Amino acid sequence: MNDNAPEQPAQGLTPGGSAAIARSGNAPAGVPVMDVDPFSDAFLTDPYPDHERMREAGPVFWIPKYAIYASARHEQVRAILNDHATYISSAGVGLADFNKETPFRPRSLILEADPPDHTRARSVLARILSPRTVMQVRATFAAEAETLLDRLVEKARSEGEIDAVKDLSEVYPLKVFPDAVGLESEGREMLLLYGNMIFNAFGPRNELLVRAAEKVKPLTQWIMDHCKREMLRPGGFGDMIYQAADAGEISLDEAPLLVRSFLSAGVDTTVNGIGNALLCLAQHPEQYARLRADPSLARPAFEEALRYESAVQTFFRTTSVDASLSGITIPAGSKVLTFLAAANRDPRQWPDPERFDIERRPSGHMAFGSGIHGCVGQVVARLEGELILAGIAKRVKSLSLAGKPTRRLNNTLRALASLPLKLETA
Ligand code: OVV
Repeated sequence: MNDNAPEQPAQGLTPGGSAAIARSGNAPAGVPVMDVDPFSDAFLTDPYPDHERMREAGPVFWIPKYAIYASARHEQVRAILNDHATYISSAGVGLADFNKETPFRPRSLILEADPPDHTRARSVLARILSPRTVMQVRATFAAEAETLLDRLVEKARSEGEIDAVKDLSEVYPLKVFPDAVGLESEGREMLLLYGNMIFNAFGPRNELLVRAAEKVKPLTQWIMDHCKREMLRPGGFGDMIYQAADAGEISLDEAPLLVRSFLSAGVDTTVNGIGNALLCLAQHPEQYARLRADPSLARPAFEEALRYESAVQTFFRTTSVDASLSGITIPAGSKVLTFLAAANRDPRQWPDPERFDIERRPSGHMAFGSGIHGCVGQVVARLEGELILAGIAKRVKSLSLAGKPTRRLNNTLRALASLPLKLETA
């Protein structure tokens, strides 16, 4: 150690630390105040009653606990996400303000970036995850779904029930997506732990984050090791990023960070998208009956489940200038929390929003975000959701809860720990 070295800013997971507390307390004049903690266990366990209170408070409101602005209505959430010049991402899309505190990991080149930097990264990932590439992986993804679901039906027959999380929603995305990226099979459960950590890290430094971050060093090390070119199967999505570097579209040292984005955003999201969809169907047997009668409803059913139980509940933006939203001034440098999941049940946007209706076709939902940062992997996510729901509809006459589902609370994700299901098979 060099004793003369200047003190480094504390590295680590510090969002919502002393800076947030120091900022808090003074509500801006004329802005409705909501005394909620959207990252508390109670809120995360059942966010929907609070979502309604927040939507009714006004188009924009203030949360004193974190000294942030927020919106829970569809119109404003959509407006914020579609004005990327005013509401920037490069200061972080969690509570932590990267202009004031050091990010806990080198920032994502796509998620935590603004144009023009964002544009280069986005175009590389968008090409790799384009509808055309996804058509090429469809047969493989379909075959894996069939194999897994055949095994699962057998298990349900012999054991009477399955855990749709441990046996299905965690298994399938952890197989097909990292396979497509070109990652080795060994150690993949690290991806779930890593996902849990980074999605917690968009929130404050509460118990959830502290516990998830206990293994931050080994997890980060494992992830970065597996982002290297020699660790990735030639021709996979990961290798395609290095090919883009060969072609000069991005630099060679940007490539591993873009692979990291696949490994960060591509697993825990679809795990919970699928898990939540299965829960919705188990809780709405009449809707499952419609899917069973017409498995081509798998795609719209998955979409409606994304609206109704959005896997990604929230993201932040930061104002780059004094902004005006629905008559309220948001000063430059403010953190703004968008409640995607609340926008997805806004009665101003959706007729009968509390009804789970697989034939709704909820285009314009915010579960994938919106605008230039809208989920770049959404075609892959939809493919996975469709194949699992269609495969179940073909095999299972009815499904019902075999016990109480349990939640895995996360600052950003609506996540399940277990989902005991009884499957009535043909
Ligand atoms: C959408 C998302 C979530 C988490 C991580 C990333 C992206 C990333 O780019 O690292």
